[in-house]
Amino acid sequence: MRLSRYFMPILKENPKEAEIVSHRLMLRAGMIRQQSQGIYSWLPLGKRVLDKVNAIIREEQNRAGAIELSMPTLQSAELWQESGRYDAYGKEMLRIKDRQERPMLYGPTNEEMVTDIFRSSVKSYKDLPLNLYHIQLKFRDEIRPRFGTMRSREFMMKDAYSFDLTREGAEHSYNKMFAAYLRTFDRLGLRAIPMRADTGPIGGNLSHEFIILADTGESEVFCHKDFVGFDIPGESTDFDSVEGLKAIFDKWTSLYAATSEMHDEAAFHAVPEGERLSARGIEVGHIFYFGTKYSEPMGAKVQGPDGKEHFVHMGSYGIGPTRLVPAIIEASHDDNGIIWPASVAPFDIVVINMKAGDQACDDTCELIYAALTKAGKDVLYDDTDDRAGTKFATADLIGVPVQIIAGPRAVANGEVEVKDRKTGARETMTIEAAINRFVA
Ligand code: 5CA
Repeated sequence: MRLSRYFMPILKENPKEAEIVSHRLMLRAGMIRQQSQGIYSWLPLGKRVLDKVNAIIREEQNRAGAIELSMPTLQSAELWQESGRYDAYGKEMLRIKDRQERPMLYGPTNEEMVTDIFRSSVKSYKDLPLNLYHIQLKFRDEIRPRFGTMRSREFMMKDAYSFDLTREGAEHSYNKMFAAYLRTFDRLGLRAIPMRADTGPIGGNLSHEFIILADTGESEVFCHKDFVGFDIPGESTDFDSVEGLKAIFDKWTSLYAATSEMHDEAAFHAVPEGERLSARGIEVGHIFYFGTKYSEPMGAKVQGPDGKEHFVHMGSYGIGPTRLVPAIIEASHDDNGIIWPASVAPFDIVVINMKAGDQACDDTCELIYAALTKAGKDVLYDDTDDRAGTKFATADLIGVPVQIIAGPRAVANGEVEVKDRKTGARETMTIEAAINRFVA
């Protein structure tokens, strides 16, 4: 992508409305724009990051055996009247009428709709277990939307829903998502700790929130320090192994960890003082087991091996991609801007032409840009006629992991500089060596 033909509206000034660093940096880097309170456009740079986050979420959901579909944002109130949540959900639900005066709503979550899909076609235990997910916009009319896309009214959610014949089966389904979440957050460069959590309007009695530790987090959390160093389940994890996944779940729940709603001061104080961690955190995922809470009122049942009908045991599993992007920034930035983990960086490499219009600089940059693009890298080429200082500041701000800098003096020697955004380390090398480093 040539910067001169891209759309990346960088802000020079610090936006006054931004209270936390991620919100400030997302606005300054031209990643998002607020359209009305708590409702955002994702501008091209932000959209690239969001797409990469979603791709990782999708890969790990698929690996764990979940199947992707797509459900609409607008739902009929009838389904919610069946489950009893239409009245219970309160003011967070955006209620709308269509031209025939039929009550509709903008979905805050999809338990009812997915239960309806399930009951319309699954009739036998032989079709279980089943886990269906989508990545879709949600709307919740939050009392205090704030911190940009961290807590917005319209936001994206990956929501998965599992169906099993028995409670034991449902626990295995829960453990699959538990392990998938550990892997997902790790691949996003985050250390997320699962904590016992309150179930709120989703319901049920088994639930974990996945929390990233950050000073700007909205939740107060308490846990054992050792979680910070626990191993993440590997790529070869067997998601069909009931014992294997139970062992992962048991290990990751063996020590104290709770959000403030579930906090037990006495149990926390049983942890030796030097091993206690009391901090603030950002909830990036939340999983629930709620048994037959929706399947019973909505009549979602299957025939069991005993020939009888059984209401299915369900769970739901949410991740917030539009919250994860600022959470990653909270965890990874410095005074100059964002430092993206390579897995979600909007571009892999930025090529900085320090003197656009200079034949040797132009030729060198074009050569590098073409070679790296051909090798399948996402390359941003800063071919604008801005001053070199402005270009360096922009490259640092948008946080692309590698900068290849071509200035007249180095280019005259057939060389460029390669800078690592995270460490700031710079290395001078031949043009060929710079290309080879990233093509191999
Ligand atoms: N149906 C269940 C799970 S599928 C559910 O709705 N769970 S939730 O309410 O906990 O939301 C799941 C995830 O969505 C949260 O962990 C969070 O990452 C994200 N999320 C929730 N509300 C917001 C919001 N207002 N802004 C941004 N992300 C949000």
